[in-house]
Amino acid sequence: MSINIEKLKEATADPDKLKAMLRVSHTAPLLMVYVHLGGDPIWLDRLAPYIKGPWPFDECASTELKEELYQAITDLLVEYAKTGRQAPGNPPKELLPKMLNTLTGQEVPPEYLEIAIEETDFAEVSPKTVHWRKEIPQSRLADFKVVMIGAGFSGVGMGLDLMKAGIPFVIFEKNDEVGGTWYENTYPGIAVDTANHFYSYSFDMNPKWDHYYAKGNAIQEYIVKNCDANGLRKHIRFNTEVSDVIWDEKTNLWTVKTHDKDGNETSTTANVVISAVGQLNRPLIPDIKGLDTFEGPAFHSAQWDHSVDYKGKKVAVIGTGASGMQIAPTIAPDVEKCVIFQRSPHWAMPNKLVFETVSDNAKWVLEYIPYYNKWFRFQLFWATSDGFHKMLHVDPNWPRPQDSLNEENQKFREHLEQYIKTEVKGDPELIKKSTPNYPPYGKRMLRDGGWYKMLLRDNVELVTCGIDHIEAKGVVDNEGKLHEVDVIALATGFKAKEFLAPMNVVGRGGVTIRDEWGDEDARAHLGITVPKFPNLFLIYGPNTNLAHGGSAVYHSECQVRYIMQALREMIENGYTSLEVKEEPFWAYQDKVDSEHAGMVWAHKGVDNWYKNSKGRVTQNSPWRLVDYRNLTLKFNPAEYSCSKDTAESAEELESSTV
Ligand code: N01
Repeated sequence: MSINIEKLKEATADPDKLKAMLRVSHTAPLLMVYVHLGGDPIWLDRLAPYIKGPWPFDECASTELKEELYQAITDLLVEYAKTGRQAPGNPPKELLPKMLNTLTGQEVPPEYLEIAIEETDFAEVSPKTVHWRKEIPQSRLADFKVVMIGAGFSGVGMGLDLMKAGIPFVIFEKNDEVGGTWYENTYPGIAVDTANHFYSYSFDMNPKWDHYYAKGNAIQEYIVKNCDANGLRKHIRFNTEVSDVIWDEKTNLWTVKTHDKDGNETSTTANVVISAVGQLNRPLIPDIKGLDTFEGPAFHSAQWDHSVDYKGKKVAVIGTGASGMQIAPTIAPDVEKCVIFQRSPHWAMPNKLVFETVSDNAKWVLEYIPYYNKWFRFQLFWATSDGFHKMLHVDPNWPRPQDSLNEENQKFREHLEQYIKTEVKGDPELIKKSTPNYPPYGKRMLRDGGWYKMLLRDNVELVTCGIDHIEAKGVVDNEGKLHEVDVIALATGFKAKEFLAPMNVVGRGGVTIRDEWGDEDARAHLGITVPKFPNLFLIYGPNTNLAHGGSAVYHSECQVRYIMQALREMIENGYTSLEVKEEPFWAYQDKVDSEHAGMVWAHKGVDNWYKNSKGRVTQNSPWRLVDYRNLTLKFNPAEYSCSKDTAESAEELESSTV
């Protein structure tokens, strides 16, 4: 990383002001900056005993010790500014393991060293970018056309990489703006529940987030900014929905049919189709008797009707998943009454950062102190992801499988139970209603953004006996009580299992994707490619949803890198068709299924949107982030059948260098 000396001069002009700024920083990443820039590594030993865990609030060093660090780093930065000295790029190899352990307050295994370097990109070499291995004739590039479907968070990321590589493409987007789920979901309280200094593109570590868990509109603005700042918009056809994607075996081309809002149809041919439609783009409207007879406004959380003023009204919130858990606490202070219909409680964990804004000074530190935002990113990566993974595995000898999966999971359950008790001030009825009867992580682990405290409000009622029907004036519960309401918010989730629906996707031999998958058994190699569907790639496909933590953006960047390598393989070798072979595909399915068999989401007694009616987990990834990153790191041509116009064999491909 080249230090911006002018910026550093500005930052160090008044050392006292600089020190004051450092006081609002998080100690662990700041310590890393100091050591990284050449400060005495003895500081790792001095501070390590006070960094008890991976979250910024897990640190308890004394004020005196921290003041000493602030002085040391101030002196170092002043020296950098004066001498114009350049930063070293990556931290010294021999120090990195110790630095990571100290940063996170935990043992970071060696298998994460590469991720740490890649995710932080200290050396500013864009390590996730896929480069050409040989010169590509312009005519070959110009003849190669990619159609992408969807311009959400991952679609924009993919589009930017296609642009960088100079591959011609068009993105069809059904909405009139980019952002996907972040554009569509505008319900009150919408925010990300993954710390967003990590839930963001690795190539755009935004130092200006207002919150540690950004609000929906901030994320939407961030996606729009990345689209516009890079000139992606001109590649996007908005208000254009894809209806059919049909493979032509004679030409090895896809025909992609679209229609716009006025019903105008178009047909485009492409060598490759990349779907970035995601898993959560079609609202699930519950099949509740009488819903259509309700005389007030009723709408889904992903289609929030902002023309309806809910303030001072009686509002029913149906559903208590990630969306419902954000909506109800946000509207409760403003409504006359909030009646929450909970079919089953979710586990929700506390996190102090959920309520914190990033002060201007803290933003300044993120922007001006070299490397600080990068170390902070890895700190959050570690805090929010693979550390939880082993807790999700079933111990076959565990005596309380209905409550928990293993000792660690049980301990976590007890911690959450205690938290619920404290938050609802020991109210026995609320404790009973709010405590799930399945192990932690059986459904998505939520962040408590004031849910439990909200339940204590006089104007909030939690109904858990179920819904019998809805009528003109309100919702009638299973005990026959009519809850009169003016507005109904349906926070009832998405039709996630029917991947790629409602598109008609027809592959080799006229096989449709529904022939292959049915309505609820989608499968793809690494979540990305499907036999019989050559030159089709999926982002956020089957078994790639993250439910133990981590960031969907991280996963999508793994998929983008893999797809870019596949395209490189095609273009460099002049392949017109590339299709995953049955054997690696099924071997991967077996691995995924056998991994899931011993994990929480397939566990008996756990009901969630991750598994199908046969109990097969189709949505979630069973892997740790490091596993999925390693699985997708290198596109393996041997797993694919390829052909040129002259139908050259796959063997030729296997001999190509990767
Ligand atoms: O949907 P959900 P969501 N009668 O499916 C209930 C992402 N997300 O929109 O649990 C009564 O989780 C259902 O009950 P039950 C994230 O990946 C992220 O909240 O099935 N209730 C459940 O309570 C998340 O996992 C963020 O018993 C009915 C709720 O509706 C995914 O989106 C924010 C019902 C649905 O919960 C989906 O979350 C929001 C019925 N007929 C979403 N049908 C952030 O990052 C369903 N339910 C912040």
